[in-house]
Amino acid sequence: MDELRTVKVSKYLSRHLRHQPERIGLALDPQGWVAVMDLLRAMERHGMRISRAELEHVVAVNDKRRFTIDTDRDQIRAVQGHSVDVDLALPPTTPPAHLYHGTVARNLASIRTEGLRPMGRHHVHLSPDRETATRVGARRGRALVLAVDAGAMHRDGHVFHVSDNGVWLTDSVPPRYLRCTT
Ligand code: HQG
Repeated sequence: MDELRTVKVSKYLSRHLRHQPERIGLALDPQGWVAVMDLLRAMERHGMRISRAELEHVVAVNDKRRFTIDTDRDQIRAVQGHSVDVDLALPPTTPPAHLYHGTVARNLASIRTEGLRPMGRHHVHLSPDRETATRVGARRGRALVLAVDAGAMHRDGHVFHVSDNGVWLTDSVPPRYLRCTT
């Protein structure tokens, strides 16, 4: 499968495993899983025919490991980034002392006042290193990287989870834990 098609299938999977499963007649279970067979059939019915091998290829080469296949139960889910109501059942995890958030200048005034909020997602997404945060911010323009005092947040009772692909998730980040680093 060429790169262009791989990206196209990945975007299609993100759309339907994170945001709009009902659009192709899928129902995710409470933890976000759906049977691989059901997904392939739904995709075919909606004009996106791919083989199981192609699906496995897209999952395996995905640049951010966005999807997981549970081979025992033959189910697939997005590892994070949902807007539909799912409970990923990730255990609370102690974060490293610092985490990072990539954004752009136009959001800064509002972030300084109200802190980081989940916006369209379930959680605020934080990166374990500056490089990753820079890439996240750069999706929207010139990246600005904020350092998050995750150690202090954790001591103050904020709960963190880490997704299967290494993205740190928390409900919100009040402004006092944020420092602009760029
Ligand atoms: C901003 C991608 C104003 C926030 C990435 C960001 C990541 C505020 C935007 C993952 C704000 C939300 C998540 C406030 C937050 N006022 N702006 N109070 N609080 N913001 O896309 O973190 O490709 O929902 O800075 O790589 O950019 O989907 O979150 O600019 O891992 O797998 O509001 O999405 O991964 O944007 O990105 P998003 P994000 P995938």
